[in-house]
Amino acid sequence: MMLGCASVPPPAPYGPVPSGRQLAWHELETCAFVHFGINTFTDREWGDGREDPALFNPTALDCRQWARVCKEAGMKGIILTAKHHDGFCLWPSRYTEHSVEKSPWRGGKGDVVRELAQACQEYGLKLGIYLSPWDRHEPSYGDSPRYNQHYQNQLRELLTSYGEIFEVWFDGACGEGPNGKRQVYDWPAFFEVVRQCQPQAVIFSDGGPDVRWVGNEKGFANPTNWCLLRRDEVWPGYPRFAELTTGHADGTHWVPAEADVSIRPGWFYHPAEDSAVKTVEELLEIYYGSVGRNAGLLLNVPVDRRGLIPEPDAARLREFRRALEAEFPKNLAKGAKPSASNVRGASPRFSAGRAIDGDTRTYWATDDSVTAAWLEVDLRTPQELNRVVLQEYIPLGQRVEQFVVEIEKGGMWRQVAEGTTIGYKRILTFPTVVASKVRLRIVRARACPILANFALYRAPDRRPAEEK
Ligand code: FUL
Repeated sequence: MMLGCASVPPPAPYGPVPSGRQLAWHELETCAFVHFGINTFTDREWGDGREDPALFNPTALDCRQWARVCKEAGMKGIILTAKHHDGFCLWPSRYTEHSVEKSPWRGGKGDVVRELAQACQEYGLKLGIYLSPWDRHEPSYGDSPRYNQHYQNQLRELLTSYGEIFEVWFDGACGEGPNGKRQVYDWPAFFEVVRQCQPQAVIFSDGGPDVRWVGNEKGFANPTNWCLLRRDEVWPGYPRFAELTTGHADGTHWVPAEADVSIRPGWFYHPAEDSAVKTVEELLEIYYGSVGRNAGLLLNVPVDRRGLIPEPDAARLREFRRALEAEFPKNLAKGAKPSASNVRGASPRFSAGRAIDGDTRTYWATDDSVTAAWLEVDLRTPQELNRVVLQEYIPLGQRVEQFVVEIEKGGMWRQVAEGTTIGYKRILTFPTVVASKVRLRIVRARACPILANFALYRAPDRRPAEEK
């Protein structure tokens, strides 16, 4: 009997796998966070809720400028602080008077969320919402059932008035209410509102359910970073941050990490920080520490008192984009001659070439019994290189636990980089080497490895070391 390639079945999923909404989120890689609100006008990071809404008066607010700057920087979405801990709402919420409606801006007729939603649509960006559960203005805060209802009302209002929302960002911060009682949030009810109103949106919090906090606000994941979490043990406010930086190797659910970090020292705009915008080198380091380590990057860019992304930040974002493009100029593995120690069922559908075809929906996979294997590319002529980009085919789970990257020199293989997990994306940086053959040797995987991308680049020689 002739065996056609269709008769070699793809690998079965291994362990927890991502949902459709999580898969779509992974592909965004880099999004912007925008902190803007009453704090912008009081020069504070946390307001106490007693601020006069009349203070909110941006002189030249233009959400199209935010969208343009973010788009040009390669961001795929923007998450806005619709309400921060001070309780001031950037949209005219029907559940409070503490909002733009009571401000002089646009004669009290303005709506920042609406303007941003329109700008995002115009620029092809996704819109996300940050609605702080901690509310230092709302009188019902601390009276748990009453405030939980209020919060759900506001959440539903936001999620049904502004079109599609891609991510809802839940901050775990929780303080005492005016009655001296600590508010007990009804997280399951909050999450249910999101599922009902925006089923395709991912829910972010310290412990997911869809996307977890990376455990620090510096913008880096651990080099070993599982998209897995013992989710039922982690709640918003979870104190063991280090675990979130690596995930749980024995996690029960797929909950990838998102690294939030600000381009300035603070989250909100402060004139005194105009000269403290992160350098391109720092931003590149953050990129390698987040996207390069299997996490999403959420880069905060504060909006100033005019209602604009300040010029120094906009210029820095443009430089960052240019620098990133220079880091990954031409994929040297594309068009190379691929081979592998094992190909699943000897089928062309799972051959080594599938990892270098530029299509992350196709992959190289081995037989089920094989969990250590190599993939080699012959570049035909000696090439300079210093970056390797690896991607597992995550719809079938995260599998690789240890790997090395080697080059051939005079018939001998020499290691140039090594790592543990790969996941959606892992980028390795190493000093420039010259090689005509490069191979990825998977030393250990939990099940047959499945690789969607193996790419090689030659970046300019000016990068700081990746591993800190
Ligand atoms: C924290 C907040 O307390 C900060 O003000 C900021 O919004 C940050 C992103 O999350 O929990």
